Amino acid sequence: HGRGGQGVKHTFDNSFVWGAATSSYQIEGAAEEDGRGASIWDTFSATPGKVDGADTGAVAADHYHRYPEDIALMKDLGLGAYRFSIAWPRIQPDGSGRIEQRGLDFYRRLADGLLEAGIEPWPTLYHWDLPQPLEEAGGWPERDTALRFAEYAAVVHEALGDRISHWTTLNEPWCSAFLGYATGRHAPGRTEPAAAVRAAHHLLLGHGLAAAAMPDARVGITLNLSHVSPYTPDDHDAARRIDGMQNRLFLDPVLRGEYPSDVIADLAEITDFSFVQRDDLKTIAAPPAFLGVNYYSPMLVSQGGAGPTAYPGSEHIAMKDGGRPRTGIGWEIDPDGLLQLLTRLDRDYPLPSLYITENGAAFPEEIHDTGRIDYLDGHLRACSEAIGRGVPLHGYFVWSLLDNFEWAYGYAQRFGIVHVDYATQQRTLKDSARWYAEVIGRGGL
Ligand code: GBH
Repeated sequence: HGRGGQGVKHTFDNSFVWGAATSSYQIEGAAEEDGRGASIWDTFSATPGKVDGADTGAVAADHYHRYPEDIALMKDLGLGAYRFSIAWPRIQPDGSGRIEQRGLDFYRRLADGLLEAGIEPWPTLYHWDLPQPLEEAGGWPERDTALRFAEYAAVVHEALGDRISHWTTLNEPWCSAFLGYATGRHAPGRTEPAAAVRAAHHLLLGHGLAAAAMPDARVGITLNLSHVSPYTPDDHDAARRIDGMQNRLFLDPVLRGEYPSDVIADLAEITDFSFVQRDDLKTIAAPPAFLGVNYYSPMLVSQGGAGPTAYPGSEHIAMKDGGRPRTGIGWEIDPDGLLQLLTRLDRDYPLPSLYITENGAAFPEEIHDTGRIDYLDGHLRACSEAIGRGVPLHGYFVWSLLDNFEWAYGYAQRFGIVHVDYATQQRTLKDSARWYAEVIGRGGL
C-alpha cells in the first residue's frame, strides 16, 4: 500500500460513482427462456475444445431468476451504480425485425428494481453476445451488422430510455474484433485477420449509428485500453505498433474522427481500409457523453515474437514478462500502468468524462481474498492520484459483482467480490466485498 505516500488520504468527491459490473452471458443463464434466441457464445461454448471444462453460460449464476436477491446484495454494499449488459438475442431473437417483449420486460424489471434500491442502472448494449443469425449472415466483418445494431439500440432506448441516465454502446470492441475474428479465442472463433480489421470498423460504426438512433440519450463507449511499454530501447517500434492496435485504433476515430495513419500503414499488407465509407468517421466521432475505460494489466512488448499474436500485422511482436506479481489468472499487477494510461489519455486526447467501467482481478480464494483487496486498493489509489493530476475521472466499477462465466476460461476463474457456489447458486460476500462497502461508505480509502 501507500502509493500516494504515507498518511495521504484518498478521498473522492460526493458525485464520484461507485459501482460494480457484470455482463449478460456471464451471469444470466436462462439461455432458452422467454423466447431468447441463440448467440455466438451459445454456439461457441457448445463447440468442443473452445472453453475450459466445456463450460457454457446456459445456467451461469442464474441471475435471470435471482436478480431481486442480487439487487438486495448491491443495496447492502451501498453501490451507487450497477453496470450490466443487455442480451441482444433476448430482444431480437432473429438478430433483426421481430421484438421479444418478454426480453424487454426483464430489463425493465431489473432497471426498476435497481432504481427502487437507489442504484443507477448503467446498461451496455453489446457485451459480445451477437445473435447467431447475424453471424451466419457474416457477423461484424459485414457492414450490415452495424445497421442492425443501431436498429436494436433504438428498440431498447425506446423501451427503457425513461429509466436510464447513462448508456454504453459497446464493451471492448478490440476483444470482439481481434479475439473473435483474428485469434479465434473468443466467439465466433474465426481466424481471419482482414475480416478482424473490418469487424473493428463496423463495431465502431455500430457505436456511432446506435448513438445517433438514441435521441437525447447520454451515450458512451467502453474500450479495453492498456499502458504499452517497450521491453528494451530497441523495442520502441514494437510498442508503437501495439499501442496503435490496442489503443489508438479505437480512441482516434471516436475522439478525433480519424484512423491513425501509422496503423493504416502497418496494416497495408492485410487491408486497404476501402470498407470505410464517406461520413463513417463523422458518425463514429459524434462526441460521446463519456468514455469507459477497462483496465486490468500493462503490456511490455518486444520485436521478434513467435506469432500469432492477437494483433493482425504484428505477428512478429512478443509479449514480455515484466517481473511483477500476477493475479490468479496470470495477469501482471501494475496500478501505476493505470495512472500512466489515464494521464496519457488526458494529455493526448480531448476527453469527455471518464469512468473506469471495469477493473478487478481473478483469485481463487473463496472468501478471504486479500490479493483482490490489495489489487483494488492499489488501482483506486491510482485513480485518486490521476484525479489529483486533473484527469476527468468520475467513477469506478469493480469487475465483477459476482463470480461468473469467464469466457474461454469457463467457471475456473473467479473475478467476483461475491462468491457464487454454482451447485447451490448461493452468494457469499468475500472479504473484498466487505472492504469495498467500507470504501464506498467513507467515500474513499
Ligand atoms: C474484460 O475483458 C471483459 O469485459 C469481461 O467480460 C471479462 O470477464 C473481464 O474483462 C475479465 O477478463 O491473455 O494474458 O495476454 C478483459 C480483456 C483482453 C484482458 C485480453 C486481458 C489479455 C491478457 N482482456 N487481455 S493475456
